[in-house]
Amino acid sequence: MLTKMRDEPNGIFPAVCSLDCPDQCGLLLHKEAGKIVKIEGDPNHPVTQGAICNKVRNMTARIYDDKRLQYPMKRVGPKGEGSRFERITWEEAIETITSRWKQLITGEGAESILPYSFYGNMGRIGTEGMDRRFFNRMGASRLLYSICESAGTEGYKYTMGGSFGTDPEDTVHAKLIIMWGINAVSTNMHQVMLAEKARKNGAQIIVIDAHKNQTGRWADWFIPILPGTDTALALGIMHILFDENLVDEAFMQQYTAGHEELREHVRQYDPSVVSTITGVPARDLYRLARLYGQTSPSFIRIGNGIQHHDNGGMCVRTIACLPALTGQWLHKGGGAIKGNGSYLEHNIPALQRPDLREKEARQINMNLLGSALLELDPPIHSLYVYNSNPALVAPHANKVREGLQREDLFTVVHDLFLTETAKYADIVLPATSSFENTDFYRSYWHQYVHLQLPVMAPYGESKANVDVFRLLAAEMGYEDEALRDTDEALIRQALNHPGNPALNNISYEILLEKQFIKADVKLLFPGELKTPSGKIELYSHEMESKGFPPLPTYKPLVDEGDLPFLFIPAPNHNFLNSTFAHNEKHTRMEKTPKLHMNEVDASALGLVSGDVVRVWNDRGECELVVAAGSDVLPGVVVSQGLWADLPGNKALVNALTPDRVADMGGGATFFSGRVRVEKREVN
Ligand SMILES: Nc1nc2c(c(=O)[nH]1)N[C@H]1C(S)=C(S)[C@@H](COP(=O)(O)OP(=O)(O)OC[C@H]3O[C@@H](n4cnc5c(=O)[nH]c(N)nc54)[C@H](O)[C@@H]3O)O[C@H]1N2
Ligand SMILES: Nc1nc2c(c(=O)[nH]1)N[C@H]1C(S)=C(S)[C@@H](COP(=O)(O)OP(=O)(O)OC[C@H]3O[C@@H](n4cnc5c(=O)[nH]c(N)nc54)[C@H](O)[C@@H]3O)O[C@H]1N2
Ligand code: SF4
Ligand SMILES: [Mo]
Repeated sequence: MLTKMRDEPNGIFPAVCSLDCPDQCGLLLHKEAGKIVKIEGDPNHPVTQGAICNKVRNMTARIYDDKRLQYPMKRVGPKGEGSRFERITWEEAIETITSRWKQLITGEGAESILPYSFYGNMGRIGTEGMDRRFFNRMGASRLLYSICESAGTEGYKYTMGGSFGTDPEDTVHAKLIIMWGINAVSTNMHQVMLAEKARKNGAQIIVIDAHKNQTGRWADWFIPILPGTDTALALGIMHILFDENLVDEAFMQQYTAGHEELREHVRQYDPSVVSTITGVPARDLYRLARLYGQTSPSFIRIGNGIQHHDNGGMCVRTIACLPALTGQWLHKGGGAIKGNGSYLEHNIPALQRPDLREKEARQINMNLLGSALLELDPPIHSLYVYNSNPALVAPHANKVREGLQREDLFTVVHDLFLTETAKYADIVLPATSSFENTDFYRSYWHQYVHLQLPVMAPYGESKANVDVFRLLAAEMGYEDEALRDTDEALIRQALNHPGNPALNNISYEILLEKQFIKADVKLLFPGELKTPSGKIELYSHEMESKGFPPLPTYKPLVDEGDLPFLFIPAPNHNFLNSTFAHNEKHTRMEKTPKLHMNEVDASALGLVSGDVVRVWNDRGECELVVAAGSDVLPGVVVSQGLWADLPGNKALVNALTPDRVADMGGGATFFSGRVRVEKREVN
């Protein structure tokens, strides 16, 4: 039986997964003698239906890990490698931070302070609530949250007006499913479960990826592609759709802008040209385009992999045009999902209170953290990191670490573990896990909003993000009411959003009663989109005015010179970004950090599977274990996972990744770097 009294020591308690994963599963936490002993999926959740991933099934190993931080600490040794910390009280920690900040604000100005965060916990009041209010009130430098999906989100928006796509629950009706640049078996497992249901009803599943990983192996048809060339592939499909009259003229007439211009424009993307660019044989391109043009409903799941490239924004914008050509948006289960976050958008100004900021402050792209710390003028003198581990996850990691190493940089890290970033901190603060907090969650894939209430007491002396910001605000002498609001008040303010009728059926009370509820989302079509024309913009004047080609256009990746391999350091199955990379149970499940390469390339270098290789370029190096085979095309190498700096592990893949910024959204280009590979010398 489900108990609602969270402070009871025994029982089964509802929860939601707080990780940065589209699935946002409903969970049940089993408690015995005050301790969570088991985590399982909530069978009553309509989308996730009781199934959860192995990493969260083993989450208790992380929550009760011996290495979890229990109290505030100050650094006593050197920064970074070899750092040492000493326990202090919360009073001392808050006093040390705020006195330093007061000094900085008087001397250098508030812009010398930079908050750095991401979505280690997707709870909205803790991740983009009280924190934003606090730094707005302070007038600190602002962060551009660009490390994950911003290029693709901007690209998709030019076509569709926002993150609006198919309701995933409808995708069981699709007859053709294309997983495009997404490793869904690991990163969106419930989309795979829904696709399995569709498959039982006759759907075909195609995976287009640079790596035949677990998702490619699951496909009915795997199409390998040269990285960074998907825009050309999509344009080639369009060429054939128009050429062979496989388009839905009536739909295009009514719901799109610029289809005549597009028809003309894609004539140049002849299948033979596209085949040379993408490495996809022309006959496969024809087969793919015809299948797409003749099957309805068809659904495309657009992943993040294609947009972690120099040309990633345009790539997503282009693929997002495809369902419009064949009118798929009118068929239940047809269309596409890049992200669905806009449907459930809460009242962001009410939660973040930009009005507390007295004057505009500079904005710093989080993908350029290294150069921001090393080169910005006026300099950043203090960094406050929470919900993120930039020393491991940010591109050009050696530059980031060089910046963090600065003696004059006052760094505070709030986390559950002594992460790679925390080792550079002056003050480390212990964070509660999401099961210890109150927050609300909204998925960026399905259409449910969840409430989490604390199920366990704070671990040791750890505190939630919101509580730390309330303490910091009080000690800074900020008297604004907004910085004292309770968790419940924050949630109520966020959910009260007359601008988004989809949330009309959702309130704090209803969430308290039901734990999760589906938003009242209206169908996209027939309807007006939030693009300037109200239609799907195949031609975009807005893009033109910003200097982009107004029609989908292929542009190759930035030329990094004659290094032999394009390097794709992707996520892995058992970690979530760097979360779990410090937990023994999860690293054991993941075994070793590998480098997948084509057997032809391997033998040319005299390598066999199991060899340790040095992978390097002028940004840095790392060591990985070769897995040679036919899972990747020649000229491409792929690793999986952001592995921690643990003894004997030199797999810091981000030492090699470029900190160039993608074409849109200030996005990251993790997958557009080139490297050399050589057998490690045995000393
Ligand atoms: N298990 C697990 N789940 C996760 C995460 C995790 O770390 N582990 N991370 C979470 C987060 S924050 C995110 S953003 C998502 C990311 O999850 P996904 O959306 O799946 O994106 P990635 O895993 O980054 O990349 C997906 C695929 O793109 C491929 N790829 C790379 N370049 C190209 C290309 O140019 N063309 C094509 N067609 N394919 C290419 C890669 O080989 C990879 O298989 O997953 C979330 N879920
Ligand atoms: N090479 C390469 N690099 C990548 C990627 C890639 O595919 N390849 N993916 C990129 C992407 S898509 C993303 S989204 C980023 C993600 O990068 P990050 O957002 O940094 O994600 P994590 O590495 O999981 O780190 C989250 C941290 O937040 C902490 N945390 C969790 N809950 C809380 C809390 O409530 N309070 C506080 N204060 N801390 C908490 C966790 O313990 C963890 O240390 O990584 C990027 N980096
Ligand atoms: S990480 Fe994703 S799949 Fe795993 S429990 Fe959380 S939401 Fe579900
Ligand atoms: Mo991400």
